[in-house]
Amino acid sequence: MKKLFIIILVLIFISLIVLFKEKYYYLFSIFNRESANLTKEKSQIERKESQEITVIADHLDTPWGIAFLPDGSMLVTERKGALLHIDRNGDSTLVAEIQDAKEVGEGGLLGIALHPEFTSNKYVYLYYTYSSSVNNTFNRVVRMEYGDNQLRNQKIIVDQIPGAPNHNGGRIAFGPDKFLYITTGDAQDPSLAQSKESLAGKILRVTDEGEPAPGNPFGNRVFSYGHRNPQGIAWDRNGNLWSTEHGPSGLQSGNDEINRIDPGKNYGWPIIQGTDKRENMVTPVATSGKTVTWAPASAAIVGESLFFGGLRGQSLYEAKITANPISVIAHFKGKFGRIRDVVVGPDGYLYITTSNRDGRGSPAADDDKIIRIHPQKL
Ligand SMILES: [Ca+2]
Repeated sequence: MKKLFIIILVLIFISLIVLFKEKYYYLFSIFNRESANLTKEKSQIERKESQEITVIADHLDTPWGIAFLPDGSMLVTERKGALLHIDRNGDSTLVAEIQDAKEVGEGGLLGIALHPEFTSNKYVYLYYTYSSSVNNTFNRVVRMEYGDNQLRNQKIIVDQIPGAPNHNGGRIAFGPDKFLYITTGDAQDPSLAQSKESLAGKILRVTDEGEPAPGNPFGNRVFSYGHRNPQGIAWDRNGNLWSTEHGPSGLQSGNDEINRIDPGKNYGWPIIQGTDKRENMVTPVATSGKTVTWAPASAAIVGESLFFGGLRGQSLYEAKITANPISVIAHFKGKFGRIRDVVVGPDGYLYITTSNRDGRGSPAADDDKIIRIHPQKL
C-alpha cells in the first residue's frame, strides 16, 4: 500500500514537470536563445581578439615559394634567383644565388620542395627559368643539398621544359606517393599543351631522380595534360590531387580554373575554356567565370578548404571543396596587394607571400612580405 502511494506520488510529480515545461516552454526557449546569443557574442569577441595576422618577414623581392625546414624555419625563393633562410623571428640570411636562374617576365627562380626524407638526405628541389646557349628560354628542376645554410651539388633532374616570358608554371611538390609533381605552363605556345610528348602545359610526375614515375599514364613524365599555366597543387585528406590554373589573359580575361587532377586526363587547353564541355576533356570543378580574374598562383588544403593566392584578384581565396557546387570566397581583398604562395606551416597556420614587386603591382615601401594567418580565424 505504501509502495503504491509512493509510485502515484512520483507519477504526479513527473506529470506536473511535463505540464509546467509545456506551458512555460517559451520561457525555457527564451532563456536558451538568450544564452545561445550570449555565447555567440562571446565567441565573436574572442574571435576578434585572437584573430592573428602576423607579418613574418618584409622587404622581400617577389617571394615565390616557401618550404618549411624541420625546425620550423623556412627556405624562401625570390624570383630574381635568391634563396633565403628565414628563421622564426623573421631574420633572413642569403643561402644561395642561383646564377643560372633568369628573371624574365613571369620566369625566374620559382618553386621549391624538400625531399620527403629531407631529415636524412638534405635534398632541396628548385624549379627555375634559364637561357640555353642559343638564348631560348627553358625551365628546369634541380636537386641540391642543403647544409650549413648553404646549397651544394646541383644535379639537374628535369631539363628543357619549354619556357617563355610568360606561362612557365613552376610549382613543385612531393605527393603522398613520394613522387615529385611539377606544374608547367604552355610557354605561350598553346598547341604544346595538347602534345603528350612535350613537357609544356602539363602536370608531370617524376621520381626523386627526375625519371618518369612508375605507373605514369603514358610511360613518360606526363601525369595530366591540356593545361595552360597551372601554379598550384595540393592533396586533400583522401589523397585527391587538386590544382589551380591561370585562365586566358589579355582581352579574354577570367575563366581561371580549379581542377581535380586524375592521371592521363586532358584538361582541355586551348580547345575548351571556362565551363565548356567536350568528350574526353575535363571541365574544371570551379571557375572564376568570364568576368572575374583570380590569377591563382598556389594551392594549400586545410580540412575541407582549398586556399590559393590571387595575383590580379589580390585576395586569399578559399574554395570549399566538399560543397556542390564548390563555392569560392575572397579574404583580405586588396589588403595585401597581389598574393602568390600559400603554404600550411608545421604550426597549422597559413603562410602567404605577397607579389607586389613582380612588375605588375604597386609595392609598399616594405613589400614584399610573408604573412602568417590563422585559417580558423578567417
Ligand atoms: Ca582547363
